[in-house]
Amino acid sequence: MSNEVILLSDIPNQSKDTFAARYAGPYVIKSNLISAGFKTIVLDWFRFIKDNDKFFNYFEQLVDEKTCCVGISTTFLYPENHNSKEGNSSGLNSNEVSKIDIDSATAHSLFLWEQNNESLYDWFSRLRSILDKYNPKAQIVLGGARAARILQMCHFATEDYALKKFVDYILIGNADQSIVKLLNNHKEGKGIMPSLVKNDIKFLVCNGMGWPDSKKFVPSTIYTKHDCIEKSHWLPLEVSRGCAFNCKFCYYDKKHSSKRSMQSLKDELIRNYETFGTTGYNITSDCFNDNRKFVGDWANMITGLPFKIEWASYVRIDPFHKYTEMMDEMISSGFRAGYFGIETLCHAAGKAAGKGLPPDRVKELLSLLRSKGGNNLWITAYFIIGLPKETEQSLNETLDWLLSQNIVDEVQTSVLDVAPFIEELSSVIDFADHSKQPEKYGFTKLEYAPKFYWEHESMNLEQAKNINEEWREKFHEHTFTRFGGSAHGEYPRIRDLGLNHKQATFFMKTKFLSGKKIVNIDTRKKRKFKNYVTDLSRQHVEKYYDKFLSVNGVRQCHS
Ligand code: B12
Ligand code: SF4
Repeated sequence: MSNEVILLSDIPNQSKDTFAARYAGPYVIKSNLISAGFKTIVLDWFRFIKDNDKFFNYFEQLVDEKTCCVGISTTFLYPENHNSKEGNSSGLNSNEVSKIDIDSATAHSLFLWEQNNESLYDWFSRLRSILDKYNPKAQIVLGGARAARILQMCHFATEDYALKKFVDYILIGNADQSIVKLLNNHKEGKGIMPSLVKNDIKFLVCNGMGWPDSKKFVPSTIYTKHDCIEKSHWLPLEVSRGCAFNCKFCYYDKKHSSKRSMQSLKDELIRNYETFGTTGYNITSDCFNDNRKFVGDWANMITGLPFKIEWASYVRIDPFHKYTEMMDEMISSGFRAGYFGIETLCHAAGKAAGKGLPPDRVKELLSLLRSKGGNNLWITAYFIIGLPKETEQSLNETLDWLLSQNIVDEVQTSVLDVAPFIEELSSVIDFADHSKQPEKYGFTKLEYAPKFYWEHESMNLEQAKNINEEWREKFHEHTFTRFGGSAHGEYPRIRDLGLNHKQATFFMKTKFLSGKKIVNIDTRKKRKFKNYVTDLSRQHVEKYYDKFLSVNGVRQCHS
């Protein structure tokens, strides 16, 4: 059977030890295309085979005359040496881009996973020649979060820029319906009107003006045997789009939250259980508990299922202040890992940022959650270093508390990021209030060239970076809490390998430098366990590749 549309996805550089778990974007796009009648597959971990000859030999076996489109999910395609830990929560600013010029801008936004245009050109020209061999009319399209970054920086692109040469369209924003419209128009030979053409690159902006906007549309995901899912895998589950809150530093879609109906969620869970035996979910939601009713309905729905599930998601702590019972509802429905944006324990900074619950109550709620969840719950707490009204002293007090508690499994920090406000992206990116009105929120200096820099009354970027480094050092001796490491991506990726909660959290705390005292066994045993999980992760992707070809290859039956 032919593959009309092939989507490529990966999160190639999150960790050197293990490979990422699947990400929702391409699967959601795939489901919409399948519903519209296009035979679509997602090749995940597409950067696993680094050798281009080997990769394209493999890839060619998925392509035939009926292949009309190859789509690439750019959301997590960063170059290997990208340091995503500091000042890059918006994805539009980056500490590495210390001066915005042709080299720095292109290196961090235009070359996707590559370091330079030559390598990217080589990759895309090979892709194009395979498509030309079977169907010269097949399109190459890009979508995903970093598409906006390409638009932002594409004026720096040179004449022979790979995407300019080989990519037909770049879709910006939630493209669920626009991709269907694009491929239908293409199939019917209708003209395609880009929203804008910049430096000869055609962008389709999914904002409802010409190309449909699906920010408020939360589709269900249809996983099929073509996705090669094993029973132990943790699948992405999109339960909502947007967030009801409005934190002043946040770049997510704010002040609105569209949730999926309980019936469609239930149907998806049952379908996955019956088809693959799935019981683990990586829930995609900007804030799982921003709606009291949703959490209650979710818990009831899960209780009524004939099987149990386990799940992880992004959560806020303060809704538990008024509705503490939501903790019990979430835990009883299989909540295993939560990524809590605490951001600050300075009351003045919290109030100014839109998180005004008094810090003592925040600590009390975290402690209550720990006592209810016990060892069966992994808690990550995020902090932003440098919010307006935060001071060195308030951050020292926060650090003292963090060093003395045994509640939080992981502390993750980012240095405050303020992305440049970009008018032409404002219909698809809900820019943070800090970006839109920096003076109103206390910034006295905000510069992007020659170097990214901010300053407010009580701190500046350099101080914040130093404090972040001090925190990292101080956590070396912690006996319970690990520092950094993106556990929000790591927990599902380890569970995905078939490890249980206890093994996954043990692995996540098996650190040699930062957190060397957390797992109290000798270094040899630690290393052995770590190597075991790392090998398992590689074998997991190798197995997937073999199975994927046997299920989706278009030529093996003739050989
Ligand atoms: C979950 C998540 C992660 C997880 C992913 C784990 C996993 N296995 O799922 C992890 C922890 C890895 C992660 C890390 C980071 N993340 Co993150 N993450 C998210 C989050 C919350 C959800 C992603 C998701 O699943 N969305 C649901 C899907 C359905 O929506 P979507 O991705 O937008 O997909 C739609 C479109 O993009 C498009 N699309 C997607 N793929 C394709 C493909 C084609 C062909 C087409 C046509 C369209 C298309 O259509 C889709 C359907 O509407 C988003 C915020 C958000 N709400 O999306 C941030 C987000 C993607 N992350 C972001 C950032 C900045 C990061 C980090 C750099 C943070 C940091 N400083 O460390 C790192 C980068 C990691 C790396 N090195 O690659 C930014 C990216 C901004 C940008 N413009 O680039 C986002 C958008 C948050 C924000 N600030 O607004 N993240
Ligand atoms: S930081 Fe979290 S809670 Fe605040 S608006 Fe953004 S997604 Fe919502």
